Amino acid sequence: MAGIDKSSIRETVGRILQDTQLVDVHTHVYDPELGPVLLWGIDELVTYHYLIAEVFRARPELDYDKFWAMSKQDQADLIWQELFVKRSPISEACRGVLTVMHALGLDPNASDLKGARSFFKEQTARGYVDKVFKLSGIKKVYMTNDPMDDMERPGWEKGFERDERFMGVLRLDPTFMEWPKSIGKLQAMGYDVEPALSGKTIAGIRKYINDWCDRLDARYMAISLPPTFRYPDKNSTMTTLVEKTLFPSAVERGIPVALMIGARRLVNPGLRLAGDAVGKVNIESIERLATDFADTRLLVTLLSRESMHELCVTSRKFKNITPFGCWWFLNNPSLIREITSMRFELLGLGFIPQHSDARVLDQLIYKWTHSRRIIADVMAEKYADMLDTGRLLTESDIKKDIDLMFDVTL
Ligand code: RAT
Ligand code: ZN
Repeated sequence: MAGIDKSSIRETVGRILQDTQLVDVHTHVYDPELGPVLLWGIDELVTYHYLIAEVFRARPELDYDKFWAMSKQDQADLIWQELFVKRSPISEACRGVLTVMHALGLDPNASDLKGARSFFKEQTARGYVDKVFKLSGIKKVYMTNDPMDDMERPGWEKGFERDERFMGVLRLDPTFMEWPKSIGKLQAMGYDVEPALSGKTIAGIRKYINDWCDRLDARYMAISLPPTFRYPDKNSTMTTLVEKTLFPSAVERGIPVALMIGARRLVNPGLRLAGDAVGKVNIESIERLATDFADTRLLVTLLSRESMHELCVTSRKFKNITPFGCWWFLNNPSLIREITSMRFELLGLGFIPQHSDARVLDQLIYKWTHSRRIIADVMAEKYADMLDTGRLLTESDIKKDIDLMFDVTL
């Protein structure tokens, strides 16, 4: 059997990865039938919260309230001027906008956004979804569905014909966070709950979870947790909700739970969505959950670089843990490279290398263009080390390996 030569390994892996239609396991993009919750277009792209954080660093005298009072278009113009015209746009979030523009044939050197706006006026949501999926090489995305969201819920309640490329995921932190904040909405939706986490409340929440998993055809449930999350913890409302409602429902339905841990919400409230920071996780809590719910698959992503090494080690001990993606502040080339190498070394092919976290449809293009390149580099390096031992590698081996990691069905 003739194997691939070491000198052509990078080109071969890059080509195969480029030609493979991937699955994106965590996004904030939506079936276009859900209407305004699907964000797309140049103004959304340029006002991505990663760039909002950056514009305040470029213009420290800018007042938060004044910025939020501006129209989206004015905010986008300001960000374009500050971060793309007055300075070289070299941050990863800026580079992302340029990658999208380049892929769409828009001018990344433009002095304003008029040309880009005219391009988007010509697009329809459905047609643009097709274009973006094609340009990103994505075949399926998992959404982030929140029944507490007044913009999203009515679409589901009304019902619509699903686009099968968009998979449902029930997101639970907006329901659980600062309990009992959400009980008004739960009661209005017909669930019998009260502030105390009584048997009645637990049953009511379990029913809510089940009804919404049915309605969404949820493939997994997800929750974002702060670094302070501990399990077990009898004194924590959040832990009680996770333990008594989320996990038992996942066990009953036989679906995975995605734990996204490490965001310290609103350390700077003036920045709104852009105001969150990072903290390390308590890895023992993940180990205890993996032990107590041994038959449930835990998809885990963490926000701090240090915690990612602990997660690799913990994943070696618990076959029901699958690490996924390089989340948010880790979704930067230098860190993706490091984390992906470490995962290959400690876990072989047993992880999901990346998710986009796209909040704006167009971001699928850049997040996947950038990540594909790095993942191909790292895989090629690992294959090259393997070839040095005399072990052979064929194109079909590479294809199989890529499918194992990326052709995820949850
Ligand atoms: O990465 C982000 O854009 C964050 O704002 C969040 O969406 C985070 O990924 C989350 O799902 O909570
Ligand atoms: Zn997200």
